[in-house]
Amino acid sequence: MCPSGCAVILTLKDGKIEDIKADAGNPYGMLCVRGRAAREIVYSPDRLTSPLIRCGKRGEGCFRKASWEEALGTVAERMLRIKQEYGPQAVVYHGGRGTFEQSMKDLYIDWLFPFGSPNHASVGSLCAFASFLLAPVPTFGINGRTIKPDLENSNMVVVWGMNPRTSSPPFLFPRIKKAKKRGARVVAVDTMFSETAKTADEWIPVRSGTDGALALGMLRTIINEELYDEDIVMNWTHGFNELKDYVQQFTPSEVERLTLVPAERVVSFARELASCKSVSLVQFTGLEYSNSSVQNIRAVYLLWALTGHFDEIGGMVIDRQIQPGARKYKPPMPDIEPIGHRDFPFYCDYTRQAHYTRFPHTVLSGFPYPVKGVIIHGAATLANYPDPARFARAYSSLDLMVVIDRFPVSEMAYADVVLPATTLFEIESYQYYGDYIRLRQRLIEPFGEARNDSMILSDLANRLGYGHLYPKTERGLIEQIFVEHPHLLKQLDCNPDGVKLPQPEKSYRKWEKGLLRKDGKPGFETPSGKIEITSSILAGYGYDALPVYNDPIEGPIKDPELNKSYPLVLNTGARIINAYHSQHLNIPSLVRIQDKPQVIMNRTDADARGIKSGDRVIVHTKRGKVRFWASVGVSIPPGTVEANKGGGEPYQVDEWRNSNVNYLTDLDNCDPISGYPVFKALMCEVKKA
Ligand SMILES: Nc1nc2c(c(=O)[nH]1)N[C@H]1C(S)=C(S)[C@@H](COP(=O)(O)OP(=O)(O)OC[C@H]3O[C@@H](n4cnc5c(=O)[nH]c(N)nc54)[C@H](O)[C@@H]3O)O[C@H]1N2
Ligand SMILES: Nc1nc2c(c(=O)[nH]1)N[C@H]1C(S)=C(S)[C@@H](COP(=O)(O)OP(=O)(O)OC[C@H]3O[C@@H](n4cnc5c(=O)[nH]c(N)nc54)[C@H](O)[C@@H]3O)O[C@H]1N2
Ligand SMILES: [Mo]
Repeated sequence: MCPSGCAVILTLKDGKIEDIKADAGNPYGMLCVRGRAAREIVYSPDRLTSPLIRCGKRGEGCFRKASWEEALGTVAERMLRIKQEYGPQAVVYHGGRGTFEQSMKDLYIDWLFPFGSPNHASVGSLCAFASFLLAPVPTFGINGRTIKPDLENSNMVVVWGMNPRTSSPPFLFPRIKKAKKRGARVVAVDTMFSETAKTADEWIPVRSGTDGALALGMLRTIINEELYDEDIVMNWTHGFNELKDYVQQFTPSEVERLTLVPAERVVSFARELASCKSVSLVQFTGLEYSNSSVQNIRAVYLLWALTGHFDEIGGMVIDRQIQPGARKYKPPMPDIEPIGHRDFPFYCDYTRQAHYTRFPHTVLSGFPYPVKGVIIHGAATLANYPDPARFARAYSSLDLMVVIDRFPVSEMAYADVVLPATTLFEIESYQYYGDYIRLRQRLIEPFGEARNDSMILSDLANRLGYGHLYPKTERGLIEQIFVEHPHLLKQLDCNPDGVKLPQPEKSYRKWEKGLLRKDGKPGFETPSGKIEITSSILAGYGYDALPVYNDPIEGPIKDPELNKSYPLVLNTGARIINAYHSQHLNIPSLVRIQDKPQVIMNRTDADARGIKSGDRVIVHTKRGKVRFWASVGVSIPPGTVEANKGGGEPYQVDEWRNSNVNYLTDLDNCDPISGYPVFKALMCEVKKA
């Protein structure tokens, strides 16, 4: 076990897992499963055991077993045929949460580029890039993954749109709990009385999708009362005067009207934030799914920066953690417009990815070019993207569809070739745990004929003519990753528990010391060299330079007419502890924890509709209706409901299989910068089934 306490202790019996302590070795790839649950996943009777090739018509679901040789040969041959006939851009790759194994992220993140296609896409099309790239890069010139809460030194912790109590990996919550025990005040800003909010000192309920208004209203108080950090504002920001003018419209009463947070609390929260010596921010997907999500996140970040809590002790700190193993060769993105670039050019340029929400539009219209093939790798796109019917139509019209998964996902219905993947217990690789790194050994033999994902892509690259870029074996992969660190690799080989990596000395206010810019000068790596309140990068793409707030388009204020028929605000997808999106809803010991998809409602709304906890209900939006089971109480304010995501996959238990929340959501109602669908601020009605 590595000293960070995150490695795996397995008890094996006859080569099979008896018991597992701690997580599955890759905290980012799957739920941190333990014991029986892990065993049930690995040995699930639902697992794909051999490559399959479709024998009937597309959509009939008829497959025959095939050898790896035949299956990969077929995929390569068809990809090359499409390339010849339509160009390489006609083939698309999409990686989901099943491709987050460390080596997949480090080595195969642009695996389709050498083929000639720019259309490498991922669940980044609806997750995380908004918080970690699209908001922080134009503002601070820093990748947000390196901006971390200095919880151990905070006097106050604000958890804003995140629920670390239930989201896996479970690393943040214990740190928040410790901070609280030490005396830090914990405040949760959330639409729901979440599990995290329940453990906090205060819950500030906010109307879905309105966090930008709250942040701007708080900035108004801070600016008008001159509570900001003068040095930062005067010397290190760009666009302060424009912000000062813009926020004047966000008066406390206006913010109360928009957010439902009482006017006095908006003002007092702003004053607390400004006067408290050190405040850290724990923020994530609760802010990502509204009609101005990137700008809302920017507004929240600016709140921290202007009050002097950015890269200051106990605030949001820039953590320059060193992770050796970055690869030497990064294939260039082919010079062809990727899918979605017309609608979301900033997203595509900065992530070096296609935008998968525009996949169906492109396939079905043939514009700007025909798309004929897709590889779905570790993703359940039909459960996780809005408008599954439109995706299904697009999938039905392709010449080639490949699925690489451990389980028979619904995409299989349209697939030509299905390839079975291993779990992380069945492969060799490496993993970072904070500032530790460890080689992971194979713990059990691959299930059936399942293969390591990395090796599947390497083999395919070989057949497509660029195999020289990728390792041929698992050990070869490790050697390629650490090619510039032979000494570290030796240490790793001798220390199965892992090796502590040297890290730069902890320091604050790094912009003053020239630590944030490539040229070593003081300041930020932005066009102005300062924190860009008005972003020239965003303006260059035609977006608002200021963090302009937009109220939810499908909301009671913007669409009062629709609100008459759909009077409840619909949030979807708050994480539950026993599932990872669509995963594990077939695993007995995990399903037992919550066996049915729920819609969480306030008692007042439920009573008005004659609904009791446990009742079967139908959630209606103007796009569709889906069945759930009601969970009635006070953990959500009146007027708002929260519907579980994850259902809709054929191998799940019945209750979940028939409840795909994304029939209710909207592929075209999205944030204009990130293109992220508005998953968390729509309108619905709930009726007893
Ligand atoms: N309505 C609504 N929709 C949402 C969200 C929401 O909040 N509300 N959240 C969005 C977010 S944040 C995300 S990230 C997406 C997630 O979307 P997906 O990435 O599609 O999520 P999963 O359902 O976890 O699908 C992962 C698939 O990978 C497979 N898999 C797991 N491990 C491996 C592996 O090692 N190898 C291979 N080959 N396959 C593997 C699993 O069996 C599963 O089929 O959903 C989004 N969808
Ligand atoms: N067990 C488990 N763990 C997971 C996952 C999983 O499926 N299951 N998925 C993984 C993935 S891909 C991701 S991206 C992360 C996500 O990790 P988190 O961001 O922590 O996701 P949630 O737990 O849904 O927490 C989001 C919180 O935001 C709140 N919220 C919703 N709308 C709004 C809003 O408009 N404003 C504010 N202020 N709050 C709002 C929700 O009520 C919820 O409490 O979790 C990861 N971990
Ligand atoms: Mo995500």
